Amino acid sequence: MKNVPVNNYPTSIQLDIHDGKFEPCLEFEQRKVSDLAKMFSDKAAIEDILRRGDRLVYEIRYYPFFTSNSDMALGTTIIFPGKVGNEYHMTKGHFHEREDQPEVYHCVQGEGVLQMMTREGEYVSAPWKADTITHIPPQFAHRVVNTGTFPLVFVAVFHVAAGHEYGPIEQRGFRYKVVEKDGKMAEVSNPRWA
Ligand code: M6P
Ligand code: ZN
Repeated sequence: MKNVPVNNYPTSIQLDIHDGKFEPCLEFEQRKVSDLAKMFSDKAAIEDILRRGDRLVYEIRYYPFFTSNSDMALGTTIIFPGKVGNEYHMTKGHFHEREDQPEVYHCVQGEGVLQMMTREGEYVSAPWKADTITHIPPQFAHRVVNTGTFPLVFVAVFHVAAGHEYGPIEQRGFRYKVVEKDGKMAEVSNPRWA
């Protein structure tokens, strides 16, 4: 994160739980279907969306609380409802580069699933609704899926030094995919893990 001021005093920010916004926002990122082309499995559905002009899947706002000797950060994410093929909108998902770095995710609005998985493929999923709070141990990759019809907003608390590692998820995804099946949410085996 660039140009983050060091502040050794307590800091409070006011979050809008409906859209994950707060002021001042020090870093802002948008991720579109094109950014998740390696994550969603229905390649024909991706091409179709891109032909029609891409689509926003989620936005992330960061507030790094940098002091002289600590790097705690807050991230708020809003995942808009929708599907690519039959797969629900989701975050890319990542491991932490550092193996001693956990994270806490707090769903403040919406419904969905938090998928977690170790490098060996041990899989845990947590059903999510407003005010579900999950501790993600260091060795678990994590991805949030919005299975509802409204935006899903969550707050993440982590150390910036944890780092993001996307490669293994880009290559194989999680062991299960979260899809709509017969009008309902279902977790189905991911063929890339067969
Ligand atoms: C949370 C935090 C961020 C992360 C974001 C989106 O806000 O975990 O560090 O970047 O979610 O997740 P991803 O990076 O997997 O797209
Ligand atoms: Zn993380």
